[in-house]
Amino acid sequence: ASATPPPPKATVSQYACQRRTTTENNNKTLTDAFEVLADSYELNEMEGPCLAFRRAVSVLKSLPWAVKSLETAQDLPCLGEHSKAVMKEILQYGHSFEVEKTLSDERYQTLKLFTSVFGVGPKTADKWYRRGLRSFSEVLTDSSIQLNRMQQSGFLHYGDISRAVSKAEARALRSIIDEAVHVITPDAVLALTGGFRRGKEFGHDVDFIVTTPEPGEEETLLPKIMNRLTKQGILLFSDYQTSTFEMSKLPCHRFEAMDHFAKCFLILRLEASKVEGGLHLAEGDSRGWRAVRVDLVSPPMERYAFALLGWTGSRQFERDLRRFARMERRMLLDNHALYDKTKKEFLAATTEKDIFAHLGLEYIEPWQRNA
Ligand code: DCP
Ligand code: MG
Repeated sequence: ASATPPPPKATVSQYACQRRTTTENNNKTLTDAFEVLADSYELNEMEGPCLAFRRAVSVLKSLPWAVKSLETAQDLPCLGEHSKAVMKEILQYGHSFEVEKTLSDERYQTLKLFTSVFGVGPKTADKWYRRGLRSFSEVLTDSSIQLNRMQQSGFLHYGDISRAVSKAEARALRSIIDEAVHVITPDAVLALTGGFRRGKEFGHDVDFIVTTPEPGEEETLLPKIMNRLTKQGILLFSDYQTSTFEMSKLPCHRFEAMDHFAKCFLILRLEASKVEGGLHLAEGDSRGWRAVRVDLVSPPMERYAFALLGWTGSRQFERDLRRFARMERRMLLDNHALYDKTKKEFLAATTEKDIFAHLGLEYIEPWQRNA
């Protein structure tokens, strides 16, 4: 942790998009504890308290110094009574009673375990829990449970895909996708997004945006890529969703978690020989390949900047960009577009910088968006 003391009266914005947050976290003990409580509230569908803790986590991650007393945290935004009480316990005793209790709670442990499977969300996990199931073997041997295709693959490749993907593995996958997409369309554009674009060393998957300058051609890009990966024998699972994007249906006032671009959720077989320094496997595992989760999204080129900004994350950074646009600028931002409610018009952008400029925000580099 950094020894730099907080500058006097340093003002920290309540919006993550007005803070610069690198991957260096000087308050990991506190943010790990808050994340347990946020996850627990999320699993219990208590959105308010969940969001409050996620915001508190995000503020603490942005600090270039370690919080050592409640006094130094006094002027920070997004820290409510509850998070301050937990913070006080941790600063005083090194741990929080509430966090310990949550971690040892059977329902919390089981829902965390079940939702760690690809294709299993909080609703399914809760259904299984209420049926009395507590372990994978109980789920897999229960005859009344019908796993969908995604969940079947999730269990089949559980060991591999619950293991973090390394930067070297992400680079190897980039080469594979890059080769595939350029055989299909020489002028295709491929960009790494998600956590790896933010400079993270490890991720739970690898996210890419692919598109082409020829309007409409992006719609056929993903099936063609998947076809090629199948022929190479490395496509272990795919869930393809066609585009439902229509500019005429924008702006969308209702918040939607997912955008309307064509996308696919994949599990790929990655050979050790393709990865510089070798695969990121468990100690003693000497297999020549591993399974990895890869997401591809394919917006029309004209929507590229919005898709790139939306898929680079972090989730909290995205939430606050949208909230800032709405609350401070009377604008609507999503992965498709930026709409000015005052002028009643869409604002065009070809780069992320254009979008920040429209919002009147200082540009934040991808590696500073780890909010
Ligand atoms: N995203 C989005 N809409 C979704 C899912 C994700 O806009 N339905 C955005 C926000 C995320 C980014 O895409 O930051 C990538 O999603 P991931 O879940 O892969 O998150 P990260 O890449 O940030 O983290 P990880 O390292 O766990 O993959
Ligand atoms: Mg990711």
